[in-house]
Amino acid sequence: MKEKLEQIRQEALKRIRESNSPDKLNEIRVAYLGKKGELTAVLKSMKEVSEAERPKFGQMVNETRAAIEELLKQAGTALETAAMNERLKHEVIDVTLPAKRPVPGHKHPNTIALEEVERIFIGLGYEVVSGPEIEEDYYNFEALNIPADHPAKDEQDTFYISGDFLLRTQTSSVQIREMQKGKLPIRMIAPGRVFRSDEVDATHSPCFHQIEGLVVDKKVTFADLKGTLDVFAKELFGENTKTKFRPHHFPFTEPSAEMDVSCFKCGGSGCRFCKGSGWIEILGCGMVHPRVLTMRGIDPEEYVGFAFGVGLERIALLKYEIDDMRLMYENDQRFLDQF
Ligand code: 2NL
Repeated sequence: MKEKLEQIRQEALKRIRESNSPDKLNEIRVAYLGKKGELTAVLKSMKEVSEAERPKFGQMVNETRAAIEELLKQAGTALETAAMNERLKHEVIDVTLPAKRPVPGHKHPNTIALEEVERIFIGLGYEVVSGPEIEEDYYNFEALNIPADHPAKDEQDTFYISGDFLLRTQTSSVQIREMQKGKLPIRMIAPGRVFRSDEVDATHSPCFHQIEGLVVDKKVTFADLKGTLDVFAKELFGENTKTKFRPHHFPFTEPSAEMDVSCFKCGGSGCRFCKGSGWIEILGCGMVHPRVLTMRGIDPEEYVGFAFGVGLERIALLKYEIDDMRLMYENDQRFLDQF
């Protein structure tokens, strides 16, 4: 029996030495140590051995098993090492190459423009307020005197989440919520992301940024509105900037206007930038509609307000002479590095 075991061990050793892949080693493992393997067969024949010799016999089988296992393990490790050495011959890492320098990030043109606008209005005593991007239909439309049958409420322009909830189409809702708090006077701007179901092109995106402003106080006049926005334009585009107010219509203001600034490229004489007119349209504004105040429990006989809304991207595109809004969202490092 001892010879039989020694013979098995020698045979296994020979086969292990000759094997050249992990698969072969596994075959050998199965052939000797597996359920139907040779060593297992020997173990099964224990019945034929006398009871007195059984423990010694069992020990011998276990020793042989351990020896074969050890051989298999050594051969496996040797194969792995050889494979690794072979790989290292091809995969050379030049540790003397200079390391990659970390590239520090910087502000997006939209952020630069936003901070500039915030700086101007904070300087005028305004507060910067934010609110939810998912908004109730009521705060986005009804409370702004936009009735249910108004064209702006058309599903084509607004992303509805459900009947009563939507992605805000303007940040006016933040100002409505501020008026709701009941603390007067109000002097605030509400910058933030707004959403409209628009196709993407050089001047449109379904998600862009708006800054709305609101003042509610006693004895506020259209002259205050004009003076404030004139200061804003001069701060933003330079002290020689002139402003012009054209009558317009918004449901939430009365009277309403659009403000143009004199072209900061040509100074107003007309160029390619202002399409020859000398003027560039910049924002919408007006005196807060009395109905909007009344709905918030503010007496329009006692308090008056003015409001305005301006597109942040529009300002950034103009200020930095970017001719395509899509560049603002593409995260192309070559574009962003210029600011
Ligand atoms: C535009 C027009 C505007 C307002 C926004 C406003 C907000 C309240 C009450 C009254 Cl809470 N008005 N916002 C007023 C006039 C114009 O934006 O074309 N923006 C790009």
